[in-house]
Amino acid sequence: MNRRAVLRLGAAAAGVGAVGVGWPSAAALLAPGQPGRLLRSRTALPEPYRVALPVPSRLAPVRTDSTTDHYEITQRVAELRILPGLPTPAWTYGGTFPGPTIVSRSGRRTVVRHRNDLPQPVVVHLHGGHTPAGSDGYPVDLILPTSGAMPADHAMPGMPGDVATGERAYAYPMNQRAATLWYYDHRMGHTGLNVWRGLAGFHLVADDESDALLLPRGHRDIPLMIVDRSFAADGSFRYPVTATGGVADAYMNGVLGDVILVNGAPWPVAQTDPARYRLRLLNASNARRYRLELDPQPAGGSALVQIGSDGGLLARPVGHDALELAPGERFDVVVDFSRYRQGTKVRLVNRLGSGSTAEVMRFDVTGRDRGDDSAIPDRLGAGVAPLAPQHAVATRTFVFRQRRGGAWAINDLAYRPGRALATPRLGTVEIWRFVTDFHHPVHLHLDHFQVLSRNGGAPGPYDAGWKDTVDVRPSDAVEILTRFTDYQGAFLLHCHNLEHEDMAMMADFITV
Ligand SMILES: [Cu+2]
Repeated sequence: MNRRAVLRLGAAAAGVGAVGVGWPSAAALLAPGQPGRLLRSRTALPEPYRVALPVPSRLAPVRTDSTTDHYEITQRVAELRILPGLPTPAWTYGGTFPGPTIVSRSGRRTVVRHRNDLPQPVVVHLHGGHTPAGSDGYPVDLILPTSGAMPADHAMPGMPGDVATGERAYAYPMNQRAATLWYYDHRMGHTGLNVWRGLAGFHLVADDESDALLLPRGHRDIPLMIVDRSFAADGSFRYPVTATGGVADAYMNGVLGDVILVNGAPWPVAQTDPARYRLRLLNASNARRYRLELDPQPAGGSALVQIGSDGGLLARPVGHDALELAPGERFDVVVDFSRYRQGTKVRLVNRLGSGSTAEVMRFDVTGRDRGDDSAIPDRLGAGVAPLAPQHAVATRTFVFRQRRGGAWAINDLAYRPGRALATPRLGTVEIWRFVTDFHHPVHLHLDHFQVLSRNGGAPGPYDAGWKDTVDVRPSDAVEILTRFTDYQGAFLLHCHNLEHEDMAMMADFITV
């Protein structure tokens, strides 16, 4: 341990605490609506609004042919610079956090070859991808490290999985609409820890329909990955892990950090022109929920004009003063900074946080380029026609709750690979009902869905469009409609609170 770390530890032990001088009192860091328990950093928190917003680099294909773009990513340990003066060793896709952004073209096949130079097995899931089962990142379909070491806890009889050594090529047909997808680690029982360590990145899909609209583009189209993290005194990520890689019991409701990172930087600042920007918001946090607002709000309100959700463009734009994001959800919004006076500093704040977690990032309207040929058309996406509940061939209920004895479960069953809780027929529409005891953001693989009802009434203000993750709050009952399409096999339904997912709140469904 170096002298600096020792000094920081000393300060913490003396009760000076881990709160930087720039922060207001953080006496009550927890607000209602937060699933989980705060894990405090053991290093001084960085000052907010001191670093520029990074934008993840775009990955170039290693090869393209008439049908397919081929990419390669090596997963490896890298030292990140997140805190001033302290390195943060991380598990990364290609050396950065977030990993590089892949941009696919709808209708062109994308193949991503992942090589695992990490010390542990990994699994890659493309969240929101309409992907055949063999490339969907089933949680026991491991990529073992290049060294070939098999994890001891995987040697359970009856669940071998499709195990590869060193590398695996994931093939994505990309027969789907333009949308903001993301990729991350989905290894059984280790997802929370592996994502916390840095295994997450954007994967965007573009198509002709959305390109034809004059939405903000180029450097005014920015993906924003929002996460919370905590840091140990030596600058490494802090996570309450057990010897087997799972989360410690005390944090089974969810791990909450006290530092907010946007694209891997703590409370960054973006310099903007007085013009429209497209912001692709992703909550990639393990457990934390956000209620995002701009502060100050522009005169007239509706600062956040939502144009898309998890599964791509909405039929029509929807104006919001605030947006609530559960883990896994994406909201595609347009913000018009020309509504602010030159020089205004506009904070993106989190009304479900307090102290350090109430701040997210800042936009400084300092640019002079008023040129803006973008627009927000009244009609955005085709293909958002509502699915009809009378066409549903089945209604199934999934109860997300804690089992007697502690584990998170679906219909009182802890996850077991190969045991399907539903066998929907391809080409048919079903109604799935999610009932909960707690905050459970429910994520469905394979196909997007539409929210049909919330507690017997209309869908909520954040439920519009094609979704793949829905924010289900304590005692909520949410009904969704989905059509199962194209690919036979075993897919997953799970809670996207990653600590709940790791503690077995996950189920297979098998399309037939
Ligand atoms: Cu949950």
